[in-house]
Amino acid sequence: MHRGIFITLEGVEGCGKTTQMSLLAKYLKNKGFNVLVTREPGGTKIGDEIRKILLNPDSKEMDYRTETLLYTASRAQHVSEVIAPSLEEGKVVLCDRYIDSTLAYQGFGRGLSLNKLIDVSRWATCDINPHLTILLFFPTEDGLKRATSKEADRIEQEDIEFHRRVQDGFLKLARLYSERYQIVDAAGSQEEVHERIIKVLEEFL
Ligand code: T5A
Repeated sequence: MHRGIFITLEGVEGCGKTTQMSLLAKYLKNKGFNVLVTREPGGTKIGDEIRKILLNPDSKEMDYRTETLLYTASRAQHVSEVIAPSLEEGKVVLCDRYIDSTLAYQGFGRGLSLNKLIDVSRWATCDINPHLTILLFFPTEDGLKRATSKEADRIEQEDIEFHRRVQDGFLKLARLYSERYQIVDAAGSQEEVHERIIKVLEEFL
């Protein structure tokens, strides 16, 4: 039994997760919580190496199953080295993307079997699931524009139809896992979005 609180942020490219994660961490720390901020793929030394392979625009020939297993391998390491111990210590773990990204991108985006992805994810994470998942809803095209203002990575380079399937996928997941999902409108200023997230959080805590 873990004592901490596990919160994930999800959404399409450029929806503002990273920005909101740091505002949320600051808010929770001011409230006296012991907060750990992390992200996927990555979050560990091994995971960061895997991340480089996954996002490298030159890895064009990567098979979708290879892609899935690399994201999942990064996650297995992340859970065993960082997430599970932090939850055991009673921390609030804020994670930028988790299993739902695999379901949205590799499941809905790539068209791989959701049931198989759920099985492999459950195995890799020892069934450690978020208590709360905040889905930042932001228009797909606008998010891509924001995200690709820097050089686009391998996934960002996918066509718009792929990213639309991912967006639809997240909305379907929000319905499927409605007990832990909260959808937050990510349009507006950073402060406005932060206020919406705080409202959700206050109700959750
Ligand atoms: N992936 C990931 C999978 O396919 N399967 C998986 O299992 C997992 C875990 C990760 C990629 O891997 C895929 C998904 C991704 O394609 P990444 O670089 O971590 O790659 O990509 P993202 O998580 O999408 O991170 P981004 O940085 O691209 O987007 P964020 O974090 O949503 O957005 P953020 O906060 O960095 O903001 C983007 C820009 O917008 C501005 C920010 O300043 C920044 O410049 N911004 C705003 N501007 C105006 N108003 C606001 N309210 C703003 N909020 C942010």
